[in-house]
Amino acid sequence: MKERVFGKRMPRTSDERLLRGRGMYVDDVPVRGALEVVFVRSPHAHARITEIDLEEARATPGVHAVYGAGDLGAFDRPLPLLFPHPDLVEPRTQNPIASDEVHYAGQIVAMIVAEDRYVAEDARERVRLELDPLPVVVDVDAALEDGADQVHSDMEGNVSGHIVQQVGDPDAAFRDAHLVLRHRYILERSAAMPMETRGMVAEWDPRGEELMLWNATQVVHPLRSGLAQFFDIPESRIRITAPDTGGGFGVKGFFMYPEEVLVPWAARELRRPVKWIEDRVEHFTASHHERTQIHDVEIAVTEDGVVTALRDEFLVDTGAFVPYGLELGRITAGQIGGAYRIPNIHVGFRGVYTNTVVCTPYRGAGRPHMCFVTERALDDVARALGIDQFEVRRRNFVGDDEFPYRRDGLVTADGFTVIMDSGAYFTQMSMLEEALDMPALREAQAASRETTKLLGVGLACYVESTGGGPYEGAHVIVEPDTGTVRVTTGFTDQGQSHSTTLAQVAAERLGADLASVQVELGDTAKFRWGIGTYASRGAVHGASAVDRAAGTVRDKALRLAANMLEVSPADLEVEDGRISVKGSPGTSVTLGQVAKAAKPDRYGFDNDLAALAALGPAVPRESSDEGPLLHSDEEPGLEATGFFSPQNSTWASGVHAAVIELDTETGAVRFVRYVVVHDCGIVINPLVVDGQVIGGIAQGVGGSFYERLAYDAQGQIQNASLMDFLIPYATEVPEVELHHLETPSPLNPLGVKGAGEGGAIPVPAVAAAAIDDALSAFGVAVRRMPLDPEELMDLAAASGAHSDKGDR
Ligand code: MCN
Repeated sequence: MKERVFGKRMPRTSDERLLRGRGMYVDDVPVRGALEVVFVRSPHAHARITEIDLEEARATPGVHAVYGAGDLGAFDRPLPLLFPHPDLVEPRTQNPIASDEVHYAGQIVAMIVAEDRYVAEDARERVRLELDPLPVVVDVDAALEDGADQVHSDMEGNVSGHIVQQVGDPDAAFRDAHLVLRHRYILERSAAMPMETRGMVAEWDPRGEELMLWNATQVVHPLRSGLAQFFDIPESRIRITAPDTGGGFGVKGFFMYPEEVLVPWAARELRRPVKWIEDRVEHFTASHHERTQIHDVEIAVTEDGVVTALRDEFLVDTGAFVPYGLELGRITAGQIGGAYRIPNIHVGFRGVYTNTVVCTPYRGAGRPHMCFVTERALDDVARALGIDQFEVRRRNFVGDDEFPYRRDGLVTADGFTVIMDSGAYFTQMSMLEEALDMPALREAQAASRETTKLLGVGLACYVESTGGGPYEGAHVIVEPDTGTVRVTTGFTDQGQSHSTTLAQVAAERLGADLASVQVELGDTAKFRWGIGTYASRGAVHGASAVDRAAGTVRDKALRLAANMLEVSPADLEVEDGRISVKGSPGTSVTLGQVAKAAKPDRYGFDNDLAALAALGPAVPRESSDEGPLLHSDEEPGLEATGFFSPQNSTWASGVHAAVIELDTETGAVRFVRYVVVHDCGIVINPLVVDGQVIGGIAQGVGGSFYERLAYDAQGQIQNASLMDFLIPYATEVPEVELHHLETPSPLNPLGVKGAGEGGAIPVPAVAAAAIDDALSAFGVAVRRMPLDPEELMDLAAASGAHSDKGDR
């Protein structure tokens, strides 16, 4: 029996091309005669535009146009609100170019299109912009104080909306509690830093009726819909393709950024291709951020450490506009309770405007926060009651036999009741404990207390709603000339290895040779329908759609081959692209031959002719006595389109543990070990999933110790460069010991759950727990991340662990 390709650990098919420098990123797209754009952006975080003089810039030799808001005509209107909600009472989205008030440093106030970028940058120096500064709001708590300054001058207060959800009867549970703990947990602002920044090239046909847009985006189809509405043209007149894309992590999943309207608009105005490539400073100040949330939490527990209720009122810093409405907070709220039963829950949150860059999902998308809250709360319970950190979790886990597990009253961001479809949290924990060998670690820890390098062990469990809606589709065709299997789908790839994993799914379902499968992604002209790559949905939606389409093709191939070989379809088997009669492998046809025979012009002009002519017709003829013409309603060819739309989220889960060494003299943290037990359902490709998990952990390490976007009180980012915003290198990212557990999802044909974000979710909670543990003899509790070395030294000093305490 041939080895399966589904589930096999295999290298990425795209690596050879990409590693040899044969990728084509948006900046490489060979469009001749493209003009280049730079944007003039507000230097102030909040101000009234009193004057903007573009004439001198317009007069610069080589400049083709300079546009302000007033030049945009009908395009001078708010960008779409993507997720309206009845509780979103004060929605605000920005116009492509600000006209009177600017709300964050980095907001576009003008656009320059020139012969090349150098000229455009020079012309930018000649724009005269006068701004009358207004009070700036950066701090989320301060934004809510009585009489707080306004982020939007035309609004009362700074709250965009408030959503409350409830499970069970939390008030009663708090009344009856043995102990109630109250704590504040905070994760601060960070941002995705893909190696390739955003960028796009727009070109219209000579009549100005059809747009071609190459765009480093995660979402080609939704952007096409948005642009069709903005330009008031049919969707079929817009083709958007995402070429090779060097990372996205959510920041390219947002649409429509102002630039995505302005670049195509300028290309149509000027009847020339127009290109914009974001620079790194712009990426800090104009591409979206995420993360700041402040959670005020109460936990009700029995004397045995069983959590009977959780109350969490939290604040979400949305930045200056809310194109995503209240979605981030909704995602966070939906994860409350994590892997634990917690029968009574109150969760409410407010979206708070600040004069900062807009916040939309970044890998994990609101989930690291709730994981931080739930896991830190459990550790606080353990500490308060003197229970071991593993044991407190066991006392609260949803049982391995309790799935599907419902939280009535709580909904996912898609609006479905939270129902965790499958999982095995006890098993996960046992696997972790076995891998860790706690007795040995505790011994090593005791020895470390004699030194200035303290060992700590931290763990955190997470659950993650993956595969968010609404659907994805795929087309599978066996090319009649070469027998190549071509898989086409609408969603995109920024490094997730879809070309490899989708090929595995198609090859397995079809019985094709893996090497014969080619995958095409992210081009609206090649596949009409789709949503995009975000929310760890590629496997759940996309792979399931490929599986369906490939299954239909396989059924047809067997039916037609049965006609050709004059046997019953049940007597046939498919392997490596060849359909043969069971027990008689010599009697066979290839998938390519069947595809050819399934065309009305089957008698083509090649060497297969004789072989095909010797076989029966693939499609029985209805009227022709002789001759080549077929008369049949059968659709020609071997191809099919499949769609998949899950009925609810699938819930991936995992438990991570870190052994860290904290140097109390320098504040440096070193990961000694990092152990993961991970469950993303049935795994299509373990090597790819390992890469996804480890990549997520790298980002989590960044978010725990290095990557904090530091705003000053005037709304200026103080570290908007890779010199100051420190991304962890391989030297800071731990070697990860990874174990897979597979609890199949019952919600899709492959049993898969998402894997793309899970790695990033628990890391701040794990890191905080490990620092707590390192300093545990000294009574420290970390309830805020990230922490830089100085803060770590302060913690160590305050706890008495640092021999020089008081010196700093
Ligand atoms: N996979 C698998 N078996 C499973 C689940 C997934 O083999 N049970 C494979 C999939 O087939 C796919 C990959 O793992 O090749 C990721 O799948 P999935 O979890 O479905 O996530 P998406 O394809 O929807 O990717 C999005 C996700 C998100 S939301 C972010 S953010 C993210 C991420 O993926 N950004 C990334 N991973 C990234 N990886 C890279 N290199 N670059 C990014 O920008």
